[in-house]
Amino acid sequence: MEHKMFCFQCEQTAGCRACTANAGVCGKKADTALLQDQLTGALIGLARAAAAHREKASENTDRLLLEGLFSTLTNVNFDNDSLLAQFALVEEEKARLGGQDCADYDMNRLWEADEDIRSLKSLILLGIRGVAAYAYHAAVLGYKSQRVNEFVATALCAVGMDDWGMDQLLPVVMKVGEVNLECMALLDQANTETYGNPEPTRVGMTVEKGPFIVVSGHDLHDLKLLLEQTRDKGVNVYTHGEMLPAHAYPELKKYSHLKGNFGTAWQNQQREFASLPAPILFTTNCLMPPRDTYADRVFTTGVVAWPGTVHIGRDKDFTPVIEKALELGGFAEDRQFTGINGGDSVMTGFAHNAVLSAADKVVAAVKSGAVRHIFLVGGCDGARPSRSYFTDFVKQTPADTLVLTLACGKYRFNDLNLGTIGEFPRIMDMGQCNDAYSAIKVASALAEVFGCSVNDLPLSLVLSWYEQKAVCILLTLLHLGIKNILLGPSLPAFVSPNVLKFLVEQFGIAPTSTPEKDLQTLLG
Ligand code: SF4
Ligand code: SF3
Repeated sequence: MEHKMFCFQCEQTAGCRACTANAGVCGKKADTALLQDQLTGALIGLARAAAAHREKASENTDRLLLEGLFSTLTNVNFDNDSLLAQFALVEEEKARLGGQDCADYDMNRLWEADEDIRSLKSLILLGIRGVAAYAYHAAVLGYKSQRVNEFVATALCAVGMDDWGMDQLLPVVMKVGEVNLECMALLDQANTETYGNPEPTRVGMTVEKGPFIVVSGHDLHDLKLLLEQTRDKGVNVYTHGEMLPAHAYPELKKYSHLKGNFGTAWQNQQREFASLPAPILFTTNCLMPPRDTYADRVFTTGVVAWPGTVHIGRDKDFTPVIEKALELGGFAEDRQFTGINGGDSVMTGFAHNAVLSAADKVVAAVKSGAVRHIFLVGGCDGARPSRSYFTDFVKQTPADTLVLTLACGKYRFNDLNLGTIGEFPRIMDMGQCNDAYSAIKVASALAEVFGCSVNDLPLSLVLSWYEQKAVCILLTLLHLGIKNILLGPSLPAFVSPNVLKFLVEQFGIAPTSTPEKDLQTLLG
């Protein structure tokens, strides 16, 4: 195969096949893609060394595996120096384990493998990239799982097995879903024990006059530290993208200078940040190549990096971000922004505790027919115009149906006012992508009350995908035996025709078609 780079891990991959030229659609350059492959190959070498010398593996081994995998997720790390530094640390750790004889893996062997093997190994690799992101977030709050960490290493070794066939790889694919469920449960425990259970909360979109900072990504720990460091400094803080659900956690919403949410989903950032008189801190994905109009105001931390932008290191001293906010001064007057449908506020905080504490009312509403059907319309947002499907779908849901949502795909419709059913707003945001765990808990609880399987509930899943966390969540839903999921806006390029056939036959996965047709089928 002739190519400068090979990457097909996200939904916007070139031609729905693979990014193979000088740069990917996301802006990742070929040399960066090759370094990410080199790092991944080294992680497989480290995982082999950890398996061979288990007694010497340590927390440092786990941390390097998780951070390395997280760094290669879409829209996280575009910085060659940072990737090279990680590669050196991985090699050092492998030597410490005594694993000099454990070879790194040449990722070209994967990209050039038989398409079904490549497909299954990609599901494993991309799935554990997502798992690693969630395990990383739990770990920064002090919550770690030996089982999750050991599986990540085992799965990396599986990716490096050149003589494994479908029979050996398929169980590992399904295991990714099982372990991700455990990992999301761990992160849920970490978040709720640290910050309290999310409470339904209305979040404004007005940016008040004066200095402010916009915080993007998924890392609640970074947000908490920033809120502490900006306390009494005359600097307000606004969430962006996947940070929106932070407003619902008691231990975060208590900060009066956590004012509201700015902007919509990640793919609109280059337009929305262009004339922002404030710094933007990226704690995780999704970072797009910063335009010159605002590049000097972008800061990164954790595993996120962009060449030339200021990176806040492990000491988490956000002074440069705060100084930038004070220097820029913010808006001279309060400024009202809106969502993509013109709404001026959004609701969040309908995580499992909030919904299940009113479970009797949900059950009564379903039994009485006040709620005819529940849709889970969630997942990632992205740039493809066909994603307007999700806005149209939600707009067309009948008035006696509820829409649960999560992750950044909600920005397609979360500012709509679709009214209420009893005490419930018709659109309920359960949180970030990892809060798919909340949706699973609610669905399982309802199935128990109704004495049926989740598949027999009046519940349909209409999911949008973009990056690799969506892969591990989808595998978790399959592990739970959930059937007939609609997936859009396009099917993953790394799913080969044979693997797709398996997914369709076993799980009834289908691509989204039109909102009218899909609604008719789901309600029929
Ligand atoms: Fe292409 Fe997506 Fe890979 Fe970027 S992450 S290079 S857009 S497939
Ligand atoms: Fe979004 Fe990037 Fe997937 Fe956490 S921030 S869901 S795309």
